[in-house]
Amino acid sequence: MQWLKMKLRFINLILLLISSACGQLGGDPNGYLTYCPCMGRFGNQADHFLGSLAFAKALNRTLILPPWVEYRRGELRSRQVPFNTYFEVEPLKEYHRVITMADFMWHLADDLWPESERVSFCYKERYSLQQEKNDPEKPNCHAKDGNPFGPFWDTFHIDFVRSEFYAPLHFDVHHSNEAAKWQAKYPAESWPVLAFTGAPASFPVQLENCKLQRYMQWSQRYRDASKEFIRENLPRGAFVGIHLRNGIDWVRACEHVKDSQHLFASPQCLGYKNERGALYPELCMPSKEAIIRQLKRTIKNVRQTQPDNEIKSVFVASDSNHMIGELSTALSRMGISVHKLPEDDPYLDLAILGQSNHFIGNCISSYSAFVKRERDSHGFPSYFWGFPKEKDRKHSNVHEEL
Ligand code: GFB
Repeated sequence: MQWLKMKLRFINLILLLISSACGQLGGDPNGYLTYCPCMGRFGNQADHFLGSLAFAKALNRTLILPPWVEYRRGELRSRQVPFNTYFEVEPLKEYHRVITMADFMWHLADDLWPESERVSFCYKERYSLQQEKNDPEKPNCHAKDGNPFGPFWDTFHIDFVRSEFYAPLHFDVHHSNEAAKWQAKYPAESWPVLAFTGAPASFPVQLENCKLQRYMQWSQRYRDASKEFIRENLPRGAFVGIHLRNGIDWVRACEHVKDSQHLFASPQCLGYKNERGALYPELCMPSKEAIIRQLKRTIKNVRQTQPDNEIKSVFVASDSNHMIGELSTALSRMGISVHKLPEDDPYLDLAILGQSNHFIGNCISSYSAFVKRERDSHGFPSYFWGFPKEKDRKHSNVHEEL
């Protein structure tokens, strides 16, 4: 009898293990959503990620976490870096169901998304750069045409057998009953996976989705590396993190300021409807003098308002010119040292900026916007270069902190 009881317990245990393993990687009957983060570099992809996460939740489909798409100088094909190299997967699950693309492809795709059923979604026909591929009889998304489109799906050996044009549906699930329309047109039973040629989200990120940033938490590796850099390289005490976006691509991008209402992430300071003003060039490319002036003013402000937590150093993140010499000279009389990473690392720069006591970023840059959102989620203060406008600042009592 005792022997039989033990045997039954053992069988129960096995059944429990099997069912929990299936539960973890079992198929989601509500379906999945996958997309290529095919537009822009990290800041753009992060904006798109938040929108895609909100979209997947509204459609009640599991979001397949795409790898980050990176471009290295001199390489013709993008590199795909697993999502969880930079960010934890678990905290995202507090908001909605997610699975890494590797887990989905290696464990579930054979059953749920067989090769013969892989359909790519785009709004309407996308033309191929190779003219011979464009057949008027057979419109196509050409989802793998060009870089990073091809390399992205190739990472998981994905080919598409067909295209689906979803116009006039769109992704704004906050201001209409769009989610219900998607569900009605593409039910999970017949469409287990919706695979989008580009992110099902807008750029810049919709206001309603900014708060989802709190679910994006740095991986242990980046948490440790940023803490270690701060501990080993910065003097004890508070520090200001600054983002200087000044490479040649940025100089060119800033030329569009004069004929735009908005540029890239500018709604983060000007408001989505320009409630806080129109675009002006200093917001995009502040002069060296203006940067030094604003930095000194910020440091003095903190000295007056928070005498117990004086600023002792500045950490500079930049895609090009860190201005270490100029800033060190300008701040030496205030006893402030100026620092940067020994080697270029856009992700470590971001993680450190997120932890600074004060942050001054570039309002137009989506790279700065990532930092601003992360800091907002922790209640840390952020400011922008040239904002508010110098002459407005003199004539109003607008507080610089946003
Ligand atoms: O992230 P991102 O879309 O931001 O692209 P913007 C800028 C890229 O430049 C980052 C590098 O992903 C980094 O690779 N970068 C920028 C930096 N700032 C830093 C920094 O402080 N440190 C390091 N290490 N790297 C816009 C795009 O970039 O630029 C537009 O949104 C367009 O699509 C335009 O390409 C020219 O929003 O700043």
